[in-house]
Amino acid sequence: MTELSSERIVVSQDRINPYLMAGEGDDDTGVVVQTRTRTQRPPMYKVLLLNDDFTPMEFVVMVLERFFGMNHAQAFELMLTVHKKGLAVVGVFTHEIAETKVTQVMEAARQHQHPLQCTMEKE
Ligand code: TYC
Repeated sequence: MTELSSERIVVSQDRINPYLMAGEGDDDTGVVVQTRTRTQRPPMYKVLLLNDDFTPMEFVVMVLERFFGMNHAQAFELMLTVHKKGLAVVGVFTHEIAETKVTQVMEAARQHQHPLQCTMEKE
């Protein structure tokens, strides 16, 4: 992920040598610096499944099993939630993965001539 912030941390400085006269320093002029890189979390996207009156329930269950890794009981429950509420979040992913899921669902629906709709939105 993009490294958007970093900071310099002084880890150690040369110790002053008490046996040296004024103006006499060691030749080692450096300061040890360490860079800490803070890795940002990527923006996340909700994948939404929308209800319609025509797509068979079994097809929606199959989609949730195949593309979202759900077992049959989980898929059936979430399908019923979409059926009753009109839509539901079926997963949260990075942009590229969310886009792939939406494409897979829409392509499966198209192949079977079902009007099932799947979309994504930023979390
Ligand atoms: N409402 C559909 C039916 O009664 C089932 C369905 C559920 C369709 C979820 C789409 O995303 C959906 N056959």
